[in-house]
Amino acid sequence: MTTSPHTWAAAAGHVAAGPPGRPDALAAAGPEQRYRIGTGARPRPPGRAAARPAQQRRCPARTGAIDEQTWRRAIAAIEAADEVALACHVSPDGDALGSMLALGLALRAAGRRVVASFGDRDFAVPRLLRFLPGQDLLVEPARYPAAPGLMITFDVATVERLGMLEDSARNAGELLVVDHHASNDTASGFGTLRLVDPTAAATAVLAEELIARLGLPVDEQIATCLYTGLVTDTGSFRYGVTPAVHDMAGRLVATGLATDEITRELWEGNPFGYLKVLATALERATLEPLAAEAHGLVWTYVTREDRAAVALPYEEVEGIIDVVRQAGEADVAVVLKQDDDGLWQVSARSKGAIDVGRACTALGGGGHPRAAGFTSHLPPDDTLALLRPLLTRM
Ligand SMILES: [Mn+2]
Repeated sequence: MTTSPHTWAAAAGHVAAGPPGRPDALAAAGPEQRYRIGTGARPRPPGRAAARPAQQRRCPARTGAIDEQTWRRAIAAIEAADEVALACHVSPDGDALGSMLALGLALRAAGRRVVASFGDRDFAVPRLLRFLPGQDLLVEPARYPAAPGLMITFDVATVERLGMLEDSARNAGELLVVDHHASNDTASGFGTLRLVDPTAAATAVLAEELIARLGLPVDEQIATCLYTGLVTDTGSFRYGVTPAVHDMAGRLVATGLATDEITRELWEGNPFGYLKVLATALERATLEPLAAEAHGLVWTYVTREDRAAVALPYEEVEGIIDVVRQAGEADVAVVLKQDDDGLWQVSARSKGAIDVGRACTALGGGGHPRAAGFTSHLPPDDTLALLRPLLTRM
């Protein structure tokens, strides 16, 4: 496979072995000029050191350690596979499904056999994500290879998050884990090959690098998938933003994708019933200023009956946490959502003082320090009684 200088992968400029395009121009400039080009021509304030090494400046939106040998083994495994079986976590979000479909589209365009799925018993792409290209790659879990030669997981922090695809993962010849969850730690983590970097703003960051290292081009459709992962996991570029995150967004937008359409699909397509359920949830929100080591806790819940009253599917209440977290008095926001089986899916967010990832992991869930979740069999009050003492400083 060769990559023309006009392809996006070449322009991205982070293929491991001396890519054409921007990095060459940068290499010709002095270090000071390189810094200015790379960060939007703003001169560095006097007295502030240019601390980041050159390699990091032109690398993707992550700083953590995945060693070169692991990357090489991952690339070799993909290039050697007869068929590549892709998977993401159950109830996929934009980052999970977007990252998976991006690699799937890139591999298929290169003439590779690809199959993709996620392990929900009721297999359906969430309404919000039905605009994503590449869904013809998807098969129901029942039709997924029982023992894939190579299986690649995206945004999956624990093997349990594969749901019905868990057995396929256990039987896979090679299991490549592509993830950015801090709770997916190297010591206890699953997989035979692990591209796990908690400093990546999204799994899509790692998927982009994987595609680039495979020498595959990123077209508008692939970019749409990657951009959806990046924009959802950064909360529309509000969290975890670095110059490299915007660099990546710039590369993706440059393919010609329709960012305004993606915005409309993701955030402006709620059914009217969502507003009614949101109103109910906000009406019963509780503020506890002294909780979470006096950093404040705001929490509420949504019952199955709340949703049934307006025929609102479970997946439609995911966004309520983003409204509840707006309370300035609270560092921590928690929303408990009762699913169709009666279980409570708990979402927790922190503004930076409290580590909700650690708290949720302790209760059997997982996630990031500022965004995490777990499942509870107990009613909201009892679940909060378990959670409150775990809400401690980062
Ligand atoms: Mn993610």
